[in-house]
Amino acid sequence: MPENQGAAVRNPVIPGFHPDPSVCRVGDDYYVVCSSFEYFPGIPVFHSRDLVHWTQIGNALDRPSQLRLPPELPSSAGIYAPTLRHHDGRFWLIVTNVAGGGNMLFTATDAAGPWSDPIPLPGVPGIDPDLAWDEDGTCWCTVAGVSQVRLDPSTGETLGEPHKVWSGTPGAMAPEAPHLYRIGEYWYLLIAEGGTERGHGVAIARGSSPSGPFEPCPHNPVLTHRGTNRPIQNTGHADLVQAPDGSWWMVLLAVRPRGGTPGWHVLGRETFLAPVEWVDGWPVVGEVPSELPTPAWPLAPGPAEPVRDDFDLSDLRPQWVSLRDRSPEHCTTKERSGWLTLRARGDSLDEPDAVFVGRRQQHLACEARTRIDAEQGRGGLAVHLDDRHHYEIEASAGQVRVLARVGPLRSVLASRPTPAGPVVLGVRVSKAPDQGPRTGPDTLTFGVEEPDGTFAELGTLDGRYLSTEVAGGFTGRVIGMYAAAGTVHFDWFDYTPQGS
Ligand code: 6LW
Repeated sequence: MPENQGAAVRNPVIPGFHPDPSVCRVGDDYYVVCSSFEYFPGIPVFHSRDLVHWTQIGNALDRPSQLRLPPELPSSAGIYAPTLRHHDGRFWLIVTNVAGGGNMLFTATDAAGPWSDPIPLPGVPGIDPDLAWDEDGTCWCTVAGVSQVRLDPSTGETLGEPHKVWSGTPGAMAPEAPHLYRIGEYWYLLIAEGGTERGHGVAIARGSSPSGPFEPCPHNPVLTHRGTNRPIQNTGHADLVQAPDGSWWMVLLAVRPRGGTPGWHVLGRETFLAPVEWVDGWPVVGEVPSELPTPAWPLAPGPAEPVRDDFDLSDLRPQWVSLRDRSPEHCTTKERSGWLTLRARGDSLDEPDAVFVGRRQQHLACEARTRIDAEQGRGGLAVHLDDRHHYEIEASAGQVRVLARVGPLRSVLASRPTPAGPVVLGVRVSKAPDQGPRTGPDTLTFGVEEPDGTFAELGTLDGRYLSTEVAGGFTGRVIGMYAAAGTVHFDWFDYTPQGS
């Protein structure tokens, strides 16, 4: 029996805004990639030795020659739904940039990078591209819809015209997120359908050839939480992987809504794991649990993430993401040693080209603090869902203010004089105390640290307005630092989880 038997394993396995997971295994190592939308660098890459503990090892698209997101890019546009595969000694990553460029392919020998420059795929239509190779070495690219085209992955050239291979369950909307696999004697085509909201689900079909025809599973959907009051919702967009012991697993996206009807989810779509059984040649997936059965092999937790980032390294850690771009002119750790310097472009976080650097909120309850020097500008600490939905605490030489932007409304909720010298700004995210019909998911309390270290609260806001049910879109909350005017410097940033 493995030494870790009985240890609790929490789902989601990659918490926070990490949607559209795609997984592959190489020997004893597993890798996952996720969508990143309007954030740069793009496509976070995770590694695991046990399938349940994941460590971010980089971002696949981390230089402008791989990813350029225009300043006018709307929230939730940009990088959608990658597929990660390992073939012929290399990693292959296929993805859509809906901001321009369409579908493209990247390769790497190490999943941590560096990844190649993009190989454009002008003949591949639509979104959610998948890659699979058959026994002859033919590469099949399958996209949402569900259509398929043969591809020369070394040049990006398509061979023949795309043709429809399946439309999913009759009447179900949005057949998307296809993944094609050879498993035993069949080719399986796994898709998501029902839309990425509460109706989300996973369906599968099989055939004897990679290009079909495909026979749908008589038990579709093989996974959905639609129409239930389970704590985990929107289950879909899945990918399959087999462990070295022969067991099968599914990574998928799902959300954790909280509060009264309809329930608000604030962390975006997160990556969950579910065990898969095979019955009569079809996969069977039960309810996706909040706590996973301990796998039949030793657990291998990665290093604990430090609470504080002191900005002492010359490059930012891979967890930090910027809105749309990260030019050294506007974001650097090289200007003041041990500090992160941000230089503003617009004059608030509402501008699409706002200078913001944050990390995903990954816990339902947490605290973030940062020490800012705002002598030469105005900036602060923000909880950001999208350009039109964010709360922030902002410091300038004269004042500290708490601001809220919700859709077309913008208001200043509280203000006080700025203490002398650099000031510590903070936000505490607390789960709502009960789950009554009118309760929101959580509350966000903003404040400043007094010289004696106590937290002076300035304002508390209902978290439901920073949820996907209110804002729409595909992202989740990101907590971070921004510059609204002039130049501001940040000495450190703390992110402290409070439970899961
Ligand atoms: C993605 C689609 C989806 O392309 O949402 O949940 C879209 N599934 O497959 C953006 O994440």
